[in-house]
Amino acid sequence: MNTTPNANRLHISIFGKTNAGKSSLFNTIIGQDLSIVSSVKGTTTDPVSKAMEFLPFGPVVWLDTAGLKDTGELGKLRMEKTLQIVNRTDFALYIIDSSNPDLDEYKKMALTFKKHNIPHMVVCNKKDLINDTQRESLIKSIPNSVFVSVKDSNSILMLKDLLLEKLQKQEEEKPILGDLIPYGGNVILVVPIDSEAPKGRIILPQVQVIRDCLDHGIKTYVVRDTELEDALHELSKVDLVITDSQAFKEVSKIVPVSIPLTSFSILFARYKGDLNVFLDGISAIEHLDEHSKILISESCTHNHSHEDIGRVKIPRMLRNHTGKDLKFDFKMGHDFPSEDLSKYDLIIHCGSCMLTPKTMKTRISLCEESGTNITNYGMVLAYSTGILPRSIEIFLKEGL
Ligand SMILES: Nc1nc2c(ncn2[C@@H]2O[C@H](COP(=O)(O)OP(=O)(O)OP(=O)(O)O)[C@@H](O)[C@H]2O)c(=O)[nH]1
Ligand code: SF4
Ligand SMILES: [Mg+2]
Repeated sequence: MNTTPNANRLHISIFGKTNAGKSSLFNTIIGQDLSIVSSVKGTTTDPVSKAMEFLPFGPVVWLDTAGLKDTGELGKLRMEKTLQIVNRTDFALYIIDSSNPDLDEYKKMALTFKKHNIPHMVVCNKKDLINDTQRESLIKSIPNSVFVSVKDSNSILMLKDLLLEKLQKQEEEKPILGDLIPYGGNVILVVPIDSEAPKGRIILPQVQVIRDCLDHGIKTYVVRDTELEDALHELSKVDLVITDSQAFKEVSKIVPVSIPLTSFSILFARYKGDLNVFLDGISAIEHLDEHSKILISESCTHNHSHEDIGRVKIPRMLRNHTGKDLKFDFKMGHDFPSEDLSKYDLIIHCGSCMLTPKTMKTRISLCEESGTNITNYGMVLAYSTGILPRSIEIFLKEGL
């Protein structure tokens, strides 16, 4: 159960005013009396955490925090510690004492959640202490809140079910960069404007990265390769540089090794696929021989430049790299074979820009079930041009 490092676990934090019943809920959910509960305001002084399997979702860390709107010097310190937990939170539960609600305090915290793009759920605790009128008034103010009492185990089960539903949904809507770069971080996007660049616009993956950064309060600076050096001098701190793969080698010479660098295709291999699985697929290249069967799977039939990469460039590169006469099958269009995958030693999938992350995840699961290695175009191209090690460094460091 405890084999998943905490960095890879989803962090669910419990916030709310002092005495709202945060620690009582925390203990009830984890099934242990880990946090001290008392009617004295400010009982929890430091965050308390517990790693566990939240089934069927998976590994999570629960965090109980010191109460908000705490008074006095010590209270202020406790609140500061609580606000630091926001940076480590993937999902928040905001607890309100139904018998003594403070909506202004909730609104303040809701703004903080919004700023940090943290999804949250409002839990009105101590429902055993209120009457129907009080309940209706709370529903009017916070329509999506959930009413519970630690004295009513059914209400806690219902809360867990709702939370699981939300987490599954959130997992399907994983960010591109938002979980990698902190709020307020600086990212430079390198977009060379050459003859291959589309006229008057930038391509969809670049637009998606900019939008993801805006969603997460990450500052983006979009430059051509020719202005990159200036941009690096002008910015005092850069958290990541993302470049078009074609320019990677040139860009790599400009970006100091202390600054992480990756490419759009590697970023999307992680977002749309599974970087670890794709890396295993890359390792499989070294074991290919004349009898190996490789499937090139492309989702669209119309894209001629990709067709050239899949039908010509990648087979040629792999034959040259291994020195073997490798056999390739090609599947273009949406017909990813759902059975008989085990006859392949390696599947190389296109960048799947037109597929949802969920469709791609299903394809990866099918491969895993049949024990077939899978990777994608961007990974193979990065591997064969020698840029893979530097472009995946940031993901290995973050354990993502
Ligand atoms: N009646 C009732 N009392 C509750 C419920 N949940 C918690 N309490 C009581 O409320 C008081 C405060 O509970 P805690 O869990 O310590 O509250 P907290 O939010 O962690 O408080 P701080 O750590 O001080 O911020 C305790 O006396 C609990 O027994 C509930 O659902 N119903
Ligand atoms: S899904 Fe995207 S990467 Fe795949 S073939 Fe279509 S256009 Fe190319
Ligand atoms: Mg507490």
